[in-house]
Amino acid sequence: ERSSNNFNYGAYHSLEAIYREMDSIAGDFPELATRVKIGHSFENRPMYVLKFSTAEGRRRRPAIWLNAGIHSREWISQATAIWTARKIASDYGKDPAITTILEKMDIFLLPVANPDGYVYTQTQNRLWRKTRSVNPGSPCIGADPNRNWNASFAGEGASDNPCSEIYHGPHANSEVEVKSVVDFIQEHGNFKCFIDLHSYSQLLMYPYGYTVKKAPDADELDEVARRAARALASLSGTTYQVGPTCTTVYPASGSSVDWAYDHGIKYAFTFELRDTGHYGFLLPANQIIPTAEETWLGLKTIMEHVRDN
Ligand code: ING
Ligand code: ZN
Repeated sequence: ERSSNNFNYGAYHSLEAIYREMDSIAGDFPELATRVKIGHSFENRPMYVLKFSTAEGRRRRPAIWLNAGIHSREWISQATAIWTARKIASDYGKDPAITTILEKMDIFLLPVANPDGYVYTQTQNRLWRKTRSVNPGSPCIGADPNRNWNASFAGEGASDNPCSEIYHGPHANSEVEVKSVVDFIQEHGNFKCFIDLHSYSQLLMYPYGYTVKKAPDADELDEVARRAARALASLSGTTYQVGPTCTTVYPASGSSVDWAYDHGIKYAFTFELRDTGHYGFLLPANQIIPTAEETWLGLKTIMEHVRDN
């Protein structure tokens, strides 16, 4: 399926262009995709998700949350997400895997979870990670939106210094971008899977980040993640390490996936996409499509497991 517009998936784009492409996907596949506003950012930009659903009427199916761009400088995340949105829509009805997933479940995809940060990385500071909220009494801006969730909030691997890159914020859900997602997921009430896309390091991780204790479902999650990493590697040999966040990367409290897991969303995974540090956050645009294509195989492996369990 050709896209009806001229969005170049092999390039990085402005927030506006990504939002326009989301609208265009919804327009091209009106029976399948809708763009939903779930809230707004600190600087009052809209937060949009694409909802993919084949359900009739108002039926609320079990659902999958695909999250991207929570850290603004990790541009391969937002780029992979918008590519994935087009892929889901154009492969539905053609690829039996995504077709059967969407016959049972809805997918919600948030390509830019930190819109203010993303605009800031495009206009002021390419390496900005956090939100752009004001910290009263501090000259420093923003909180780390992946330390701000209500999961061992302000514990290990987060900072109480507003100038830190891993500042957890004044309280859990203080960042309106996080709160918007939390409210949406809780209001929905039937999410089974939460996948967060970051970069870089080529890792596929599952809870916990806030403790070295083994998650109750760690054995199953490890097996699924290993299968997903194998599928990903099958395309062009890109290798991912698999394990729990805390021991695979570092201890980190208040993360999205730990929150999801502790709120009953068993299939909680974090991808750290390409590369392993040669380009790091500055991954060249000619790696967007190869990254998105291999990641898609990993995502499908996870979503098929969720479908069948
Ligand atoms: N890495 C993640 C971070 O937020 C992570 C690692 C994943 C922490 C999952 C906690 C849970 O620090 C990057 N690159 O942001
Ligand atoms: Zn990140």
